Amino acid sequence: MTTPDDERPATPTSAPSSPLAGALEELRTRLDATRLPLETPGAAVARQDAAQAVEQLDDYVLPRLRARGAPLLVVVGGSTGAGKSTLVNSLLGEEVSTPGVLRPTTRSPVLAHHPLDGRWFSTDRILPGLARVTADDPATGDTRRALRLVSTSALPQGLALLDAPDIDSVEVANRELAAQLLAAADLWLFVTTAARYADAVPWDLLATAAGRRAQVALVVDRVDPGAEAVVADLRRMMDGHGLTAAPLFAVPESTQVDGLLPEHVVGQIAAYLSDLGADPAARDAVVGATLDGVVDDLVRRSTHLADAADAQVEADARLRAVCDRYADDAVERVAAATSDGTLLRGEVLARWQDFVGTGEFFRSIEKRVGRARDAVVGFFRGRPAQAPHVEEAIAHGLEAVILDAIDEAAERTYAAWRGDPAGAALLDGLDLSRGSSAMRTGVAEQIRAWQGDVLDLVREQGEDKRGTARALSFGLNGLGVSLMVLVFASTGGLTGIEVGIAGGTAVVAQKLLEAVFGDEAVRRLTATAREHLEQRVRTMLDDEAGRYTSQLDATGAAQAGGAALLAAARGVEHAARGERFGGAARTAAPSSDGTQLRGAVRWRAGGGQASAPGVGAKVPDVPDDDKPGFWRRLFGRGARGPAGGTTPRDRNGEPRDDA
Ligand SMILES: Nc1nc2c(ncn2[C@@H]2O[C@H](COP(=O)(O)OP(=O)(O)O)[C@@H](O)[C@H]2O)c(=O)[nH]1
Ligand SMILES: [Mg+2]
Repeated sequence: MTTPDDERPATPTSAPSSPLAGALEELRTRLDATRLPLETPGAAVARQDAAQAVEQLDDYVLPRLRARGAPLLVVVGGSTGAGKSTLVNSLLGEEVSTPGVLRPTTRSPVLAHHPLDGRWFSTDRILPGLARVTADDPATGDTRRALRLVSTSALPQGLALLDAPDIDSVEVANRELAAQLLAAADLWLFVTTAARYADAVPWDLLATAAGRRAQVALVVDRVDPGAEAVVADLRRMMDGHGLTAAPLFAVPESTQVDGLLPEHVVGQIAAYLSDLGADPAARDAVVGATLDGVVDDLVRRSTHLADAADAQVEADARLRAVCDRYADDAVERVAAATSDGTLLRGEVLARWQDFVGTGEFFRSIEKRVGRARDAVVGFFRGRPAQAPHVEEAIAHGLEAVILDAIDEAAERTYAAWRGDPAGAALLDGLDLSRGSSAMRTGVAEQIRAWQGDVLDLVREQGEDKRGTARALSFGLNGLGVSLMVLVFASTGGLTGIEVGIAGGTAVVAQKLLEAVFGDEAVRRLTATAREHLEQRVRTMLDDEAGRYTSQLDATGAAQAGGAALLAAARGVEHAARGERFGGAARTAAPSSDGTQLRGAVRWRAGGGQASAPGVGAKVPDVPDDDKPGFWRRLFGRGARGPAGGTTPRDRNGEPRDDA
């Protein structure tokens, strides 16, 4: 059955590239670049759809556009055990595809073609992702992702039959391959059985096919006596699923001989396919109709995918906004807690009072205004060990306030992200619900650095002003903590008991500083020291939010956007308006050699017409002598059967075609 493939180049007729082909190439690029990394609702389905769309462009649409004259690929699909392989074998009259008893079948799908058509299938022109296995060149490795090519003269030139894996295979890879192969079909020959035609899986797939206007023919296998009702019901279901134009063939239950169904039960299907094979224009019409439908479907799907890509950008922005909002809140909370006097209580107050002592000294400065600076210098010189304790207490209090704000920002951001599917997926395996451990040491460092800033401010201020050098040589730390204390009361909005304690504390600090620098400089120093603190707090919170936003950065979702994809889809839509395929044949296809599939000749001899698309099915009227008992009972007429006894019979006990 296998003859060497034709030696001619792989794609002998390459159509000049059209605007539509160009637009589809662009669409392919855009679809391929569509990542959809965030788990927005529907993203998983959309990702899969984008991959399938690319696959369909590579497997079918682009190759088909490049070579309209390539043979018509009929993909035989259906559920497990529906009888696909048996049907293919019966149409060819030889076992090219092994019918499965053990499931799932581990054999690669078989593509049968005419010997002169081998070149169309042996290269990666179509279905480039699948390896090829031939009788001469058996594949090594995993043959499940391979096409087994069988060259056979039982097929007319220009028509190829592919026996696809079960659409409901227990193996995911098989199911996916089945869907992929059906998506690459010019014509689906969909096999179901009288017992199982109402199953859901096939109809989901058939509805998809109808949606993209793939050309479909249905075969209902093993139709038992009294089954006219089943056929009519199936026809109604087809009509209800948008398959009004699809022909339906009924294969009556019969006894197999050597694994083949008798000729008369497959004759009508054989005639239908042989007619297609013999008629380049009819073939091209099928190809064109499927191509038009697939292109429209790709535009529709790409438009949805562009929306999905936009949804990614929105989700990215939404999640970032959450980070910003809670970081802002935290900065504000720290600002409030460091300016309303809260910090000037407890430990800080005690150490400050240790430092400045009773009010006596300050009353003395007030009296001797002109020499206040000297008095302050003397004051600081007398208590060198006190200022660092105040500084430490401030650092301690400030650290608690900032860590608290950081933890709360983390907690609120975490909760908000968990409540968003895209955020929740990014947080999987990450515990960001508290401030980072690095930040726990980082905060203390930042506070020490800020205290360093404050001392620098005081030192710089002293250098600007002649005469303060002496004050600074002894009083730098004292002036520094005074400025820190003043910062924590700098809004002046203190009330009630706070004014009594914190306010009083701040007033002392203010007097000390003003005695050295003057009141205007003190106002400026306070504002600057406060700004430095706020900047450091902002940086810490931004760094913490970075733990979240870096997750988004890594996905690249923000750059995705659907605009380019949508533009490409519109480009295809526009180009497709000028290039419709359905209807007239556009490419001269090699004329057929007139080969008839097994049973076709006999079917015609019996007066049967191959069903044209749209024509409803009749259960083939089976010659009396060939009917199993129940068919004889069902049809019981015998008028059309060949004369019994005198007809030459083949080894199956059937009348021979050549008779
Ligand atoms: N009685 C009967 N058995 C069939 C028919 N078609 C297939 N079978 C049997 O059903 C089983 C599954 O058939 P197969 O062709 O492997 O189905 P596939 O899984 O769709 O390829 C095999 O044992 C076949 O012999 C039919 O029309 N009538
Ligand atoms: Mg099979």
